Amino acid sequence: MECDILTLFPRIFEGPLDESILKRSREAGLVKIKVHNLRDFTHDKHRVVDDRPYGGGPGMLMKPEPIFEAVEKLRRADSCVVLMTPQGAPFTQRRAGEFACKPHLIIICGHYEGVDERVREALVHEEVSIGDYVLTNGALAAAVFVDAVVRLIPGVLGGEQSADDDSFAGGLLEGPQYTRPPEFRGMRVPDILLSGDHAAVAEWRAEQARKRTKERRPDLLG
Ligand code: JD8
Repeated sequence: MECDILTLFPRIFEGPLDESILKRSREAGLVKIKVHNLRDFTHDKHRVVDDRPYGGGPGMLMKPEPIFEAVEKLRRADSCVVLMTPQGAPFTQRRAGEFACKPHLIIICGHYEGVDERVREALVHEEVSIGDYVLTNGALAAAVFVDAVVRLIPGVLGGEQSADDDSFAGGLLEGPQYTRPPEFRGMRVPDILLSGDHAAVAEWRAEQARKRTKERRPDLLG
C-alpha cells in the first residue's frame, strides 16, 4: 500500500510512524508512507493556507487551492482520498479492514475550523471521524487511522500477533491476561491458566471475554 498524508503539521507524524510495527512495515516495504506539508503547495511569499469564512463566524478555514494542487499532483486512477473530519462516518475495525485493501490512500488532515466545502465536493471519496470527541485538528486523527489500517495489511503483523485474535475483530473485548510470576504480591494467576489443559483455557477465555463485554460494552453484544 501507498499512503500520502497532507497536513500543516508533518512533525506530528514523526513519532507514531517511526516506531514499532509501523516502522518495521515501512522498512520491509509493505507500506510506503509519505507526509507532505500543505504549505509546500502554496505559491505566495507568506505560504498562506487559510482564509476567513464567507458569511462570517469565528476562526479560519483551509483554502482550497493548496489542497487541490497537492491531491491533483498525487492522485492516480486507483487512489482513495480520505478527509479526517468530525462530520465523517465513524471509523471502526470493519472500516479499517476495508481501507487496508486500497492500493493508494491520500489522507487530508483538516486544520483550523475545517476545509472549504469544494474540497469535499470535488476531491474527497470518504469522510472519516475517529470518534465523538473534539480534537484540535485532523493530524492526530490521521495518525490513529493509519495505525489501525496499516496493521491489517497482509504481512504486517507477524504470526505472534494475529489480527483476527484482536478485540473487536471477534466482536468481543479481551478478557484478563497474565504473565509470570504465578503469584505476585499475594495475587494468584487463575489455576486454569497453569493447568496445561488447552481446551479448558480456551473455554475460560471465551467465558471471560463474554463476561467483560457484557459488563463494559453491552452495545457490542447487539
Ligand atoms: C479534523 C479541525 C478542529 C473542528 C472546531 C476545534 C476526526 N474524531 C475527531 N474529532 N475531531 C476531529 C477533527 C477535528 C478538526 C479537524 C478532525 C480539523 N479540527 C475543529 C471543527 C470545530 N474544532 C476528528 N477525524
